[in-house]
Amino acid sequence: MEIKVLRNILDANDQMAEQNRTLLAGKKIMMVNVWASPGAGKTTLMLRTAEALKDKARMAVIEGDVASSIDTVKLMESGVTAIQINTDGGCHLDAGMIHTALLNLPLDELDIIFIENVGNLICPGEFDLGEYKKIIIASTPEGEDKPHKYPLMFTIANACVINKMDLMPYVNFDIDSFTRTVTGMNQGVEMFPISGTRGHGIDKWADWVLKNLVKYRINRA
Ligand SMILES: Nc1nc2c(ncn2[C@@H]2O[C@H](COP(=O)(O)OP(=O)(O)O)[C@@H](O)[C@H]2O)c(=O)[nH]1
Ligand SMILES: [Mg+2]
Repeated sequence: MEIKVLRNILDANDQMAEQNRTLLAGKKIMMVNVWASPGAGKTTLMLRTAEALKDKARMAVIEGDVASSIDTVKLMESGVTAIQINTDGGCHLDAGMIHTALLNLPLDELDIIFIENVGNLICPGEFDLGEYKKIIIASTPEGEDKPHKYPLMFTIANACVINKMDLMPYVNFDIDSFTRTVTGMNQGVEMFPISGTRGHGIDKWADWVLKNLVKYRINRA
């Protein structure tokens, strides 16, 4: 019985995700779902990405948090269009929440929407939100074993950002082993070592985003 209930929830989510996908396709807006544990550097990457895409693409961020609007305020103070979703204890965003957020964004003025999902390496991976690409951020202090412990999201992400590369001299993080593990479980994944605070590696990451925006739009022309 419980399994049936869960299936119903996931089916309803998938239907809403398809509605989001259709809505965004009509507007030619690429949506990217950003996953990571708390503190890995999601908001920092959003701020850096907005700087790098300035004058190239118009972006907004849907911010998902259990509580507070801290990240949305941070983004808006930097001039980034952002909208907050509080899950009130929920460990992930669902497609219905994203739908409501989309209806409250200026869609005719946007090219890319990033979703900063709730900081969590487990539940967000189960919920399609209607995104075109999924990315996961791992940061060097978390250790290189996380893909072994939380394989789903590392297996299905389109890109993996390795953040806090500036901390490599101080933490035990074997980047070769981490990269081997992730590319072993997910052959199509692209890897981006960066330092969000210092800005290293952001140019290559931003190129990937823009390249995918072009591909997304060609496929919908
Ligand atoms: N040393 C270092 N700290 C970083 C880097 N990126 C983010 N941080 C710091 O890590 C903390 C969490 O970052 P934040 O972007 O809020 O992470 P989020 O919780 O995933 O959104 C903040 O204190 C950031 O300044 C980085 O590349 N290097
Ligand atoms: Mg954040």
